[in-house]
Amino acid sequence: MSDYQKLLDEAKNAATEAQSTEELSSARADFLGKKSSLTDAKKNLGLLPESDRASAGKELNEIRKLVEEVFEDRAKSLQNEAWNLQFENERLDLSERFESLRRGHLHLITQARDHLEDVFVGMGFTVAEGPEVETAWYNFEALNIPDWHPARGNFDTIFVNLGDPEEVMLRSHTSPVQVRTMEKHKPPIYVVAPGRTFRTDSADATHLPAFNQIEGLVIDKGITMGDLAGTIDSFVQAFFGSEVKSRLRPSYFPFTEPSAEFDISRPDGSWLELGGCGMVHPNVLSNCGIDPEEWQGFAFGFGIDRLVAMRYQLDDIRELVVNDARFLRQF
Ligand code: FA5
Repeated sequence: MSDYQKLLDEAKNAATEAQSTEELSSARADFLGKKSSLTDAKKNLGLLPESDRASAGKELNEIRKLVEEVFEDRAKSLQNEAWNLQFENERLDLSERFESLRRGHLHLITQARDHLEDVFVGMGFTVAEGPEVETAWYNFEALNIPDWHPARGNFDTIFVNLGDPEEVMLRSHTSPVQVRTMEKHKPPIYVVAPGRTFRTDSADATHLPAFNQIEGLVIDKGITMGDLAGTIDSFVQAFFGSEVKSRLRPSYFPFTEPSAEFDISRPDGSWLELGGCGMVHPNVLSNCGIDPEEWQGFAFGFGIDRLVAMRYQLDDIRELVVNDARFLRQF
């Protein structure tokens, strides 16, 4: 029995030492093959007294089974090692590919629009929306621009071939949302309305044919031009930081009286026109069913694309629409 235990230990050592299937099968032959001590012992069973043969044979079979298991176990672990090595060698390094599949992000304009909404919501405004295809009533007439009015020409409108001529158009500004809001809601009103706007303008460094504006409208009691100037100033500070200044210049819009254009300061000291604003014209209030004797308000509308160009110091606003991923990825 102790001989068998020794044999089993030796078999384990030999199996563990074998580093390949060839080495293992030669070790296995040493312990279980024709010339092995176990095979000899089996041959010699016949030499034993008959009374001992059965138990000795049983014992021999058991030890043989144990030795076989030792080699089978080692064969399995060698196979696993070989597979692991093969997997390791054949593994494709895809990390570089994943690296180049960078996660996308929102476009600069969308980021700016979200940021603008946040700034105005922080100032107590709510966000409104309107359609991009409008009728002459919303885009012009209700805004105090009748069809004979020369100001219609300022808007370089893109008309849509629906209904009467020049009746349906891509909105040329976000001001129609003022009208839609006043028609639907009673004052006090504090809304901003960002959205896409369209004009026949040719694309250049400061113009796009499809661009974005954000409209603001406040209707309440006792509102003055001072509230307008203060609101614009607070917004400019919140959006750009305290180093950027804003100024109002007298201007003309049919839907506001008095009207102004507002500019913001560039780092080089020059000014960039960002938008128009003014006190809502009494005719506009009346057109929307609001009594101008009771309510006053101001409105403003400015270009989001220009604002982005200014904030990120882009020399050319067209960068925003050519969709060069190398450019967009920077932001
Ligand atoms: C208007 O569109 C008025 N609705 C603004 C307004 C609203 C005035 C409420 C008073 C009260 P204007 O045409 O100036 O005004 O355009 C406003 C801003 O839109 C411009 O200052 C500019 O920032 C931007 N903008 C106009 N045209 C383009 C264009 N083609 N490309 C990019 N931005 C433009």
